[in-house]
Amino acid sequence: MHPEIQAKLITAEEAAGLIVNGEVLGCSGFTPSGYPKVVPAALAERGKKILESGREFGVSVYTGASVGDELDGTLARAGIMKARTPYQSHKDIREGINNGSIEFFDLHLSHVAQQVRHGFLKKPTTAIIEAVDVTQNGKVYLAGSGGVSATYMMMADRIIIELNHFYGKGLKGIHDVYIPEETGRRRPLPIYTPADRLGTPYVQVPLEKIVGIVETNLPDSMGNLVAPDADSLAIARHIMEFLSHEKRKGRLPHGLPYQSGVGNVANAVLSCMAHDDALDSVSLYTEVIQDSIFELIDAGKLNVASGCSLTLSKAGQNRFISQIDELRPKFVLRQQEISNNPEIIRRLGTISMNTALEFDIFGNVNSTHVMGSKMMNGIGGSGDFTRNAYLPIFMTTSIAKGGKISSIVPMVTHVDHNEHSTQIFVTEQGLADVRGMSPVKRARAIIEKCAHPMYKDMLTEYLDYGLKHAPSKHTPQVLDRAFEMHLRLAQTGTMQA
Ligand code: 0RQ
Repeated sequence: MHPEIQAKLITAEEAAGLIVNGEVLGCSGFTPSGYPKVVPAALAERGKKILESGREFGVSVYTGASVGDELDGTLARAGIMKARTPYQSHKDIREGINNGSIEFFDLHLSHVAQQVRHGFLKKPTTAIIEAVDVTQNGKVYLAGSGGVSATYMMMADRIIIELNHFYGKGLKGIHDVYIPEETGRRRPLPIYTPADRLGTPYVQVPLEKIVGIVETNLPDSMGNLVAPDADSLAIARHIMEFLSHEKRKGRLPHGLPYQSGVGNVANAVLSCMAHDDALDSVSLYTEVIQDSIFELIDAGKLNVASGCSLTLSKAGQNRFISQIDELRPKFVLRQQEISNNPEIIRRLGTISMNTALEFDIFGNVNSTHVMGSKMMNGIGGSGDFTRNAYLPIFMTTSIAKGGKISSIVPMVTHVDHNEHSTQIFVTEQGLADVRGMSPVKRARAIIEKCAHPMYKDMLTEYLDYGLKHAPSKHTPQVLDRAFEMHLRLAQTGTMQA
């Protein structure tokens, strides 16, 4: 370690001691990968003591996306997280958001960096960034995720680095860091294939801005993914059949890249791709790279994986480390402003696959709000991809909570993706391709292909009633009946009649 770097080594407690009440912290981390782990825990302890002494203490936390318990959980439980953006998936923060104690600003992941640079969002004062190396001339090599780290470091007054030795320096070279020029003077982003790079493998910062470096050796806290269940596999199979059909019809140009969201369904789809003989190679232009990547690698099918984070289970992280020199050339990790960039997603012809909480018979999707009110996680990157994809696909199981909830409803209680952006809907029951269809035809297709048999008649009766009684037959919504399934759920505990 260079003496200038060595001189900056401090403890997590010393780092936490630098943070004052009311600060905005710009943290690294994306779905939980590459986030600071020990400074937030020390900050939570310090914050609790300050609160116990009767003084005020609280911080706003910006990240790339959801992060691990070491950051989101500890700060929320300590009661010192006042505001959070742009995406989370932690039960303690969810509770705080929904009881009104944490202010949450939910925005498209591609917009965060730009909105911070433009001053639309309050500027972060301290950046806390996980890295695998820092050089004496101010090159910071990020850990497992790109997130918004480069912009947070650029905008913050001071930077604290968590130098995590877990992945080790073998990760150096995997990132491609680029911040677009100022708005109004911006030229096209020259990414023409998912493998293209346009930046540097590090973030360049003035060394004097780094006020402390805390050494760690900790994995990301991604739980192990469970083996895909029957519903996830059925959804994946419908998608594979659909893609083959599109290929036969000549509507699927060779080599278009895929984006897949987080979770088990997304993992199951990529796993099915690995085992599908009709697919010879797969490229990803995505946000989250999950364990299913290894199935593509083992099947000899991975062309390149461009993303924003390596979101791997413990076993996946260990495998990545053991094969790092062999694997690195197949991966590019980007800042989320680039991994989720509308211009590039549209140019590459990305096929997006995201999960919905519910969608309505007319093709509107709710990804975020249970019963129109309770925040689940946030829109994440689903809007960046859906709006710009060559083929946007939404997936969900047709029912939730053992059948008490139908995921297909007459009208969604919150709209994240509207009927003008959506095209393909899949549940374990089947796939509805609603391209070019009027709202009524869309509704018939979605009910027939995607709804669970126990809710088909109810949805069809609503549509037929609308065609008789709605003021317009274009989108025959009947406002005094549109939420009757949701109201029944609230009143009786089930949408079933
Ligand atoms: O409840 O947790 O109590 O079991 O919602 O549902 O089926 O486990 O699905 O974990 O993939 O989450 C949309 C939230 C789905 C996620 C959402 C209940 C269900 C369960 C979770 P339990 P599942 P998932 C890339 C793209 C937005 C961001 C995005 C998400 C829980 O995919 O956050 O796409 N998406 N980003 O029982 C009430 C319904 C329900 C319901 C399911 N209709 N009503 N509860 N549930 N349907 C990633 C990033 O952007 C970073």
